[in-house]
Amino acid sequence: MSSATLPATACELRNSVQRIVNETPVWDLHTHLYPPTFGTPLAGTGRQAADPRGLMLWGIDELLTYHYLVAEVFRVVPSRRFAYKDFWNLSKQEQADHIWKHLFLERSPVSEACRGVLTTLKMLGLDPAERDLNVHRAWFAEQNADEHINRVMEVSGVSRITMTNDVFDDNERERWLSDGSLGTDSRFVPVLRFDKLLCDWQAAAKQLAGWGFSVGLTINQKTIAGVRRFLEEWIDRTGAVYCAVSLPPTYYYSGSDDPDPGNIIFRQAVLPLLAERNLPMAMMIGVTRATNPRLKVAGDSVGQADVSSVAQLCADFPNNRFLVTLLSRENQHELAVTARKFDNLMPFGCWWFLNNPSLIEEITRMRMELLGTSFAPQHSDARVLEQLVYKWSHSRTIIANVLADKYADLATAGWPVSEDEVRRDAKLLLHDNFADFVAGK
Ligand code: RAT
Ligand code: ZN
Repeated sequence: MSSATLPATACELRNSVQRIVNETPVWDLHTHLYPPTFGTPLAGTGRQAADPRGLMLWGIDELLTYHYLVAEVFRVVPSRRFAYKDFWNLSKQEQADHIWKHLFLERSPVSEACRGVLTTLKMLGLDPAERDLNVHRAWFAEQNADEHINRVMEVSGVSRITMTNDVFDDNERERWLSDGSLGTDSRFVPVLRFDKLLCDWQAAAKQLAGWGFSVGLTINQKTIAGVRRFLEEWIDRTGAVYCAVSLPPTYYYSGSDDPDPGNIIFRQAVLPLLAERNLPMAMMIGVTRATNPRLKVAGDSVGQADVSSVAQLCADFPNNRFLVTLLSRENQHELAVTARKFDNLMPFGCWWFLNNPSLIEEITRMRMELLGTSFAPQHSDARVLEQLVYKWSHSRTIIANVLADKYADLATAGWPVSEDEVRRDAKLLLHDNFADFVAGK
């Protein structure tokens, strides 16, 4: 490894930084990906039988029916011409054909989500110019799901994939209950997700009681103890490295006497337990669920969150660590400034509607100017395995560009950087900042 000072010409510097960032392994800190042990609807050539309700999504039909693309296809074939219910009644393959025809063949696939499919095919060694979907289908059907994961991780440079293990999802919950070894694939890191606990205490209480935990609608000491036992059991069962919730833009935390039931549970059960277990809490704030329910999972939207609630939580719970991502572009500056005030706050990722080149660029540059290298610039939020390829390839290009600009500014100021220093910084951004935060370092 060379520790020589990097070349001074702007173009050479940019190329070297890009190469180093591309070579740096990523710990993807938030995805919706699973190993084949959680079942997979597309079995490929492995021993694994097809499981229609399986959670490991992969292959060209899943890539094309990603909910980002479902939303986009209704822009060009509106529901007044092709009813929502008719789309949902199609088979997965027919939905993929519809999206391919209208978003790729009848107009150029310039949106980020469309472009992502093509980058993915290209980087996996397929011909992205191929117009016949069945050619791609045949290639995916030949893959062994388990080996394919290794290949995708290698191509995308992802060394660890963080899952989202939703304890309120019956399909997933039952898999955990019937297979004690689910969390043992070292490529996949478990995370316990429980939106309902904070967002809909009435429904959560009913379910917890049904599962045998002694909780009631009234939040008293017995209920708090019951929620703690529930969380302890699931943290132990999954081996979660952090816990997570996604919250609406209206989420508000006013302080230690906040009367909202979700906030009482959060304050009295969740956060004390996580502090004891030394586990961070991830909060993803700003999603308005089901703005258009007829679009199903594609129908969620965005709103501005209250960042002062995040600051209040960081102040009130200094023994807890908070991983926070906000969905609204307008919230990003305030979040970065708040992170300057609280070392128990780690801003992460450019989430969902922000995961577009122009916004990643803007947000990453702003964060770097305010926070130096002390943040986690990106997560993929991949739902389909191969999305790791494009989401990381596109983001790495931007992160490297921003870094290269900053190194050029440093060189102007008389501080040229060495290759080792660039490597160290890239590792902080793509891996170590998150790993150290999780470890409580
Ligand atoms: O980004 C997404 O795919 C969203 O649908 C959500 O999954 C979101 O990221 C979440 O974790 O709630
Ligand atoms: Zn997500």
